[in-house]
Order: sequence, then structure tokens, then C-alpha cells
Amino acid sequence: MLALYHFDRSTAAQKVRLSLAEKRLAWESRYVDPSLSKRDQHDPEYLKLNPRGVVPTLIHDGKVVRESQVILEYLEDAFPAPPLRPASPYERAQMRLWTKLIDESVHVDSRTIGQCVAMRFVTLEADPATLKKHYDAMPEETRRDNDQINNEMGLDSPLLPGALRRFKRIFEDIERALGNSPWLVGDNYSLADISMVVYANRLETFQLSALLDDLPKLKDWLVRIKQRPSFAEAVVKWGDTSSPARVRHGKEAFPKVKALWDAA
Ligand SMILES: N[C@@H](CCC(=O)N[C@@H](CS)C(=O)NCC(=O)O)C(=O)O
Repeated sequence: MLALYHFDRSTAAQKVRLSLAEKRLAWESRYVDPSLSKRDQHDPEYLKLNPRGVVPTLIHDGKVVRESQVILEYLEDAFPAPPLRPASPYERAQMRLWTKLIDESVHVDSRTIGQCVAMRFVTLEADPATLKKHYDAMPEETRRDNDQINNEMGLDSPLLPGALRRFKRIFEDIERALGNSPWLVGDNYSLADISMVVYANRLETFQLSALLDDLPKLKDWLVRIKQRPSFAEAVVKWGDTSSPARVRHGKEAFPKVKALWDAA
């Protein structure tokens, strides 16, 4: 039996749901409400499963697996068909050079961009005592420190230019990799594509897709992945929607973000 602790718009959870959908695996949804009034991710029972207080967490026949990139590899080992890893050891290594980037920078940078552009407004409207409780409960010190800086400083955060610069470089690398092949590695859709696509899609939900205008192959890759039934099942169905506030904040932020992107 498979169960997934997750929430709708979490990029880390989207990746795992994409793999589960590609493999047509049935799973039970255990929804973790991250809103400031609930903060299920800080519940002591959940922290026993995931001491970092984040989603996703996979439960497979009672065994607990956490960290989205680890979960993706676990699912390949436990449920190899259809494979989302190339067969050859060399291409598998190439795939892992892409997936390694997620924990090196991509996930944290995506969080910085999202918070500076739009998510911070929830914290600006929150009651200070509730917000303090939230920060105090966050088990990861770096995450807490970054969140505080990004939420307080928004587009003026000192972390934003670097996050956009690293994103731009990686997206340019994706554009080059797609020069001769429809997928990032080899002839097939793999964990490299799944791991990266949720972050490209996230830029779109923050109304920042025009940043990708000079990257036509990446844009085409994004469209092709969105056409796969797994994307509807794993991302759209769970409501990775742009709320009216997110659309408004994204549009307002765009000129400043674009200037930082162009300067990067
Ligand atoms: N390295 C972790 C990162 C997970 C992560 O950052 N999850 C976010 C959602 S995308 C989360 O749970 N956020 C809630 C919080 O930070 O309080 C993974 O890949 O599983």
C-alpha cells in the first residue's frame, strides 16, 4: 500500500505525483495543510515521519521514505515499470547530473523566487504572533532564515538576484540539452525531465513565463510534458492554480524580475 503526505501546489510533491501517475500506481492521499492557521507539517506526529517538517513523505507498506528526489529513485527501484530512468549506466549518470541540481540549488531558489514575488504577501498579512510561532517551529534553520529575509524584503531580497541567475543558467543548459533530443537525457522522458519541469511550470504560475521567451526548446518541452495525461493527473487535478492575488503580485513583480533576469 502506498500513501503520500503532500499538498496541492508543492513542487516537491508534484514530482512524486508525476512519477506515481506515469507508473499508474494507486495511492492514498494524506493532505498536509501548510496554511499558517493549520501548519500540519509541524505537527509532532508528522515530524516523526519527516523531521524536516516538509512534504512529501511516502509510506510504502509501512516504510517511510522522504525527500522528493530520494522518493523518485525509490519508486524506480520498487516499481520499475514503466521505467523513468534510462537503461544504460552512462545515461543514468547523465540523468543524475540533472536531478542532483535540485538539491544543490533549484528547489531553494524556486522557493526564494516564489516568496519574493508572491507568497510573502500571506506572511505580511498574518498576525505577528502566529508568524513567529511558524518560524519558531521550522526545523530547518537555513530555510527559516531565508524565508524571513525573503518575506520581509520581497523583490529587494539579497537572495533574489542569485536565485534568478542560477535559474537562468540552468534553463539555458536545458535549452542546449534539448537541441538534439526531445528529452533531457536519451530518447525517453525520465526523472531528469520530471525533476526539472515542475520548476519551469512554477515560473508560469507566478506569471513569469515571459522570462522563457528566448528559450523556445524549453517552452516546447514544457508544452509537451503538460500534454501528457500524467500532468493533468499529478499537477492540474490538485490545483496548481494561480489565485487572483498570485496573478496580481506576479504581474506587478514582473518588470523588476525581468530586469534582474536580463542582468544575470
Ligand atoms: N528537499 C525537500 C524539500 C521539500 C519542501 O521544501 N517542501 C515544501 C513544499 S514544496 C514544504 O513542505 N513546505 C512547507 C514548509 O516549508 O513549511 C524535498 O525535496 O522533499
